[in-house]
Amino acid sequence: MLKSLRDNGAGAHIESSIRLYYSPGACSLAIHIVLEELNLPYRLELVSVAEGKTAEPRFLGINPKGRVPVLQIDGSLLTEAPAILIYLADVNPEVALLPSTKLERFHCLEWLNWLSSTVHAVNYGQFWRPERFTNDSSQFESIVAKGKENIISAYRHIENGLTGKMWSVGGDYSCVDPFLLVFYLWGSAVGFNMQIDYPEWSLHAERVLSREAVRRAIEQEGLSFRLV
Ligand SMILES: N[C@@H](CCC(=O)N[C@@H](CS)C(=O)NCC(=O)O)C(=O)O
Repeated sequence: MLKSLRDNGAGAHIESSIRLYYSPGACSLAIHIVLEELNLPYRLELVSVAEGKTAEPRFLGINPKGRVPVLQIDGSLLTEAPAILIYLADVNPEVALLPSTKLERFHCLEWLNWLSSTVHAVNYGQFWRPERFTNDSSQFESIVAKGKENIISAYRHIENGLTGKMWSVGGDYSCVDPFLLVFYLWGSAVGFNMQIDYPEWSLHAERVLSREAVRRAIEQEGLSFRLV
């Protein structure tokens, strides 16, 4: 599905060589936000996780891992949210979505890696997909409960990491911040009281949500989230 085809500034539509395979509100939202921040032409391809489209042969031909996001750039495919975020930030240095010091850049990788591998794959995996952790369905309830506990513990860590800071790494917005927003929105979606339990993270989310690029991506994905 073509959701976004930008104007080339001269009034004529240009064919984009960047394509993002995404699902509304999924971790692909962080990439979508970064594409909006970069102001590059790109196309959106909807692959609904809720409708099971990531498991269909057509999409498995694109990403045999059966996951969004996938970024297609000039015919090459790049998967894994941290790799895509760092790639986009790295090849567009003028937009400054990575900090300037080497150590801070690696702190970005530290955040992205932990969010993707531990919080997403393990903690949310246990919570949303217990069948991926055991073949014994009698264990599902206990895995889901442990997943929730693990998410809460990770969320405390995020709250502490953001305390007293405008942005997650260094003094400026980076590609980590929209990724954190995804986890914030998931927390709200699963019924956590984010404003009460994670006040610093809520302020951070408010700052991220106030960015034009973020609002555009959220609107394009048809998400109705509001911080009140
Ligand atoms: N390690 C991957 C995980 C991607 C992932 O799990 N994406 C979810 C959406 S947030 C997905 O496609 N889920 C489909 C499924 O689990 O079958 C990454 O960081 O990009």
